Order: sequence, then C-alpha cells, then structure tokens
Amino acid sequence: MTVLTNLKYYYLNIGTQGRGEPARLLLHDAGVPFEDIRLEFPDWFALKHEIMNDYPAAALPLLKTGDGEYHGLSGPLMRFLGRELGYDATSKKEARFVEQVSDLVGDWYQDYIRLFFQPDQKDFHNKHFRNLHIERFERLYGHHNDGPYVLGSQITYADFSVYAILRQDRVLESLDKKENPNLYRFVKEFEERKNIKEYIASFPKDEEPIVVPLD
Ligand SMILES: N[C@@H](CCC(=O)N[C@@H](CS)C(=O)NCC(=O)O)C(=O)O
Repeated sequence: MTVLTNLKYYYLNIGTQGRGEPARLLLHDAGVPFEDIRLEFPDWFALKHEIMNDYPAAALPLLKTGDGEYHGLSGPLMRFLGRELGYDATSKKEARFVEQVSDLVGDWYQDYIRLFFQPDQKDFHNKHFRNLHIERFERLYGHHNDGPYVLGSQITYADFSVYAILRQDRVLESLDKKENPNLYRFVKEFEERKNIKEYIASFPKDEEPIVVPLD
C-alpha cells in the first residue's frame, strides 16, 4: 500500500475511451488520489523516449508510483492495483479465473480499438465480434451464481475493466435484463457503488467515437 502515493497516471487524451479507463475506475472506487495526465500524441512520443530505458514496453496506460516505478499496460497494471488495493482473488483458483476474465477484456479492447483506425469496419465488428464478447462475459458473470461481480459477491480488478469495455462498445445503453441477466445485474450493482456513482456522473454525456487518421 505504501507505494501508492504521489501517483501519476498517463493515458492519451481521449476522454473515457480506450484502455485508460479501467484503472481510473478502480482508483476512484478505492478513493486513491492520482494525477490524471491526459496526453496528446506528440507529448506521449516525447515522454515515451524519455522513459524508454526504465520502461522498455513504452506503451500506455502507465502509472508511475511515488517510489519511481513504472506500472504499464492495462492487464498487468490492473492486477498490480488489484493486489495493492485489495481487489484481487484470495485463492489460486479464483485468481486464475480473474486473470482469464482480464485477458478476455484485453481481446475485446483489441477488437474495438481497431475501429479507431478503421471506423468503416463497425458493422463487421458488430456482426462478428461484439456479440461473441457479450456472450462470453454473460457466461462468465453467471459462473458464480451469487453475483453480481464476476467472482460473486467480491469485487475484483477485472470488474472495472469489464465495465469499461461494456461502456466503450456501447453495450450499457442496450443491455437487456432478459437477454443478459448476469451482465445486467453486474452493471446495476456496479453503478450503485458510492464512489463509482459519483465518478460516472462526471462522465461526458456523449463522446464521439475516436477516429485516428492513418497516413
Ligand atoms: N496490451 C497493451 C496494449 C498497449 C498499447 O498498445 N497501448 C497504446 C494505447 S491504447 C499505446 O500506448 N500506443 C502508443 C504507443 O505504443 O506508442 C494493454 O492492454 O495495455
């Protein structure tokens, strides 16, 4: 817990979109203050070259802790925060399950983020990938029947990532109680968490999808 002071959190300046949002959600839920640094691309490229020796993965999201350590990339970062802040599974078996959920969120982001570069692929994504991901997570959230979180009554770091990707791919807006009861229950409970409720109330009402021009 001691390293989680003077936190600097770096991600691209793209609102609540992209891989940066899960860690923000978790830090808000935990009530841990952090400097939320949102970079334009040129600023990121400058920083990237500055920190490459210490952080050769050199990609975002990135959390710099008060002890000078770099904690980068969404999966490992979320796991780190989970361990440090008490959002991790307690048994090895459950820890494996939570890691699997986290890994599958990464796949969903990978599919979705392609649309930042190829927005014309949206219909293809919706037809071939979006439903596959929704079905996967509906099943995962039904595995521990007591819910509402993916591990049952205990929230873990993966839940923050799942909420963020459901929002990113605009699943929240059309979530149907009958069709996806497990995800529905999760979202309802998650949004009622005190700090989360306050934080998401501050979200911009409508964010245009990100488009990154390729030359
Ligand atoms: N698997 C990594 C992907 C990391 C990644 O590609 N991040 C992008 C932003 S979402 C990035 O930093 N791009 C700029 C760069 O690599 O310089 C994760 O989940 O965090």
